[in-house]
This record gives sequence, C-alpha cells and structure tokens, in this order.
Amino acid sequence: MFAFMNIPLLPEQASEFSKEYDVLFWYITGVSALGAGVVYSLLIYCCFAFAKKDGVAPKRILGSNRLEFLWTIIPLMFFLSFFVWGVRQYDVAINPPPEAYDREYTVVGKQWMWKVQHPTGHREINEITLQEGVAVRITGTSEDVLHDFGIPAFRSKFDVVPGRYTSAWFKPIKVGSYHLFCDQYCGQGHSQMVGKVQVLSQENYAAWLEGIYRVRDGKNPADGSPAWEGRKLFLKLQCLNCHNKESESRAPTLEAIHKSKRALQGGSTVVADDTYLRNSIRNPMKEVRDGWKPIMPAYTRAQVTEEELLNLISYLKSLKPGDLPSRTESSPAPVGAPNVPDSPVSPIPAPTTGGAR
Ligand code: HEC
Ligand SMILES: [Cu+2]
Repeated sequence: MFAFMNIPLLPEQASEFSKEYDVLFWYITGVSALGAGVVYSLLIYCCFAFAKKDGVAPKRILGSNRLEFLWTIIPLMFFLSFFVWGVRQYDVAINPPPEAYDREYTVVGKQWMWKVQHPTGHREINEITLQEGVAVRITGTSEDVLHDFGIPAFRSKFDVVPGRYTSAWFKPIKVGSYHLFCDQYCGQGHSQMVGKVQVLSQENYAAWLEGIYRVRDGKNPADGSPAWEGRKLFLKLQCLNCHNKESESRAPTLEAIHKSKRALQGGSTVVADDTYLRNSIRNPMKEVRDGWKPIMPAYTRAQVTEEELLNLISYLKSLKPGDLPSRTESSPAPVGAPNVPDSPVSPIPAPTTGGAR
C-alpha cells in the first residue's frame, strides 16, 4: 500500500553480514513483540476474569512457585539466546576473514568529511568505491573529534577516535550505491558528513582503478588513479599547448583515440593501441598522422619515465569526445568537481604539478 512512497523498513542488504544481522534483528523484535503480547493479553484477561462479580470479590491468590519459576526461566532462556547469538554475530563483525587483510583501506574522519585511502593508493573524499564480492578491512581514525563511520546497507558502523585506530570489515555482495553516514554527532556540520559507497562489478572496478570509469557522469576519476595522474602530467608537460580543444589546425585532438583507426603518412592505417600511443610519445616521427606536420617533440625517459608514460597512456585511453581540456586549463580541478574546463577568460598559466590538496 505504501510502496509508492518508497520508505523501506530496513536499508538494503548489501553485505554478507547484513543478512545474518537482519535475522537476529527480526528474532529479537519478534520475541519482544510476542512477550509484550503475552503480558498485555494476560493483563487484560485478568482484569475481567478476576473482577468483582455480583458484588463478590474473587479469591485472593498468594503466590505460586511454579508460575514464578516458569516466568523466570522462559524469559531467561530467550534472553540468553539473544546473548549467545549476539556474541556470535559480534565475533563475525569484529574478526575479518583472512582475505580481507589483502585489501586494507584507511579512513580519516574530520569535521566534516571522510577521507578514504585505498590499498592501491587511490584517494577519495566522502566516497568509497568497492568491488562486489571482495572482502575488505577498513581502519579508521579521526583528526579532531569522535566520528562514526556508518554504512547502514552493510549493517556496519564503527567509531573513529582521535589518537586511536579502530577497524571494521565488510564484504559487499550487491552492485549499487549506498549511503555513508557519520553516526555520531560531531558538531555543527554533522548532518553534512555524509557520502556514498559505490559497489562496482569486477569489470567496472578494474576500470575504476585505472581511472577510466566515471563513477558518475561528468565526474573526475579518483585521485591516485593512473588516468588522473596522467591528466596532471598532460598539463604539466604542456601537451595541451598543441593538443587542446582549439587545436584543430595544429595537432590532432586526442579524444576517443584508443582503438580507433589512424591514417598515417604513406597511406597505411593503424589501430591506436597501447603500443601506438607509446610510440606516439616516445618516438613521434616513426608514425606520423596523415595531414599533420611532424612537429611533436619526442619525449625521452629523461622527460617521461616509464611509469609516467603508463599514466599518460591511461589518460589518453580515458579520453572521450569533449574530454580534452581547453588550452587555458592549468591544474586539475579538485576531486569531486565536475569535469568541466576552466572558464576561457583565465590567463594562460605556468605549468603546475596541480593537485588541489
Ligand atoms: C609541439 C606540439 C605538440 C606537443 C607539445 C605534443 N604533441 Fe602530440 N602531436 C603533435 C602533432 C602535430 C601530432 C600529429 C603528427 C604526428 O603523428 O606526429 C601529434 C600526435 C600525437 C599522438 C598521436 C595522435 C593521433 O591522432 O594518432 C599522440 C598520442 C600524442 N601526440 C600525444 C602527445 C602527448 C601525450 C604529449 C605530451 C607529452 C604531446 N603529444 C605533445 C603535436 C604535439
Ligand atoms: Cu562526524
């Protein structure tokens, strides 16, 4: 009846733990409801059954050992079952499976944001991207006051405390986007200390790691991903002076270059794979695009290390139509900013290593 309002009774079950947790939750809720039902129906029943009838007061009952024994032992059994089951759940919640130690994340709470660092070096703000079906452990601390890293869909929350490390683990089992909250009142901006948990399929996660999967349309890849680092290099090395949006006449626009067919001088055609991209940067004279002047300088190892070259190539592979920055862009926009070029009136900048933080 209320389905149209879409107010779920419980958050989605997005981790392995959440299923077991909910069974216990419903068990405790059910037993409590049953207990309340028994007590209140007895109460109402007794009001009538033992009422004064025709002016005659009912017989006075003074205690019953058998009854007292039963109403002590039966609830005790239930309470003990809560305890035993609860302890077992707690044991699961605090003891990560061995494989979770292979993926250790750190999170730092700060008034009023979450900073997440991946084991791969990727950094995210108010967002954590995980792979479906892979257990991870997360260790947290706080820069200022007590916060609490809470993900309702995983039935997981743990306090992050200044000067201390605390941790939790979870195994996401469902692709999707879930809420991340600060579950501990931490000052004026507490209600803004929220974020997103992004669970991706294996394939998308691999792309995300590389920086070529946009978490949301128009969003920058995470800091630390090869494509994002490559973008910084692209700006730093001034590739943009020739390859930019306005460059049509000077150098080819590099958008959607990966896997596309490139016509070369001399009439041959090649597919722009990783090797082609690599050669285009290391040795541009080798394969010159038909119709362009061979003015691109060769970038040797002294200028671009092998590692940097990999990042550059990742970036080129991530370029879709409209992605190439405009010539006036100097440093990358901070993480979280929409992927739009700077305003065209900004002056032509000196190269910077960029990075907003
Ligand atoms: C002086 C201007 C200039 C600079 C600086 C420059 N390029 Fe080029 N680039 C060109 C021109 C012109 C071509 C096309 C001719 C050719 O194939 O060599 C080209 C071709 C390419 C190609 C192959 C393009 C295609 O359409 O197949 C890639 C990839 C590339 N450049 C990447 C880079 C990167 C990365 C940098 C910075 C490290 C860079 N370029 C710096 C002028 C430049
Ligand atoms: Cu907080």
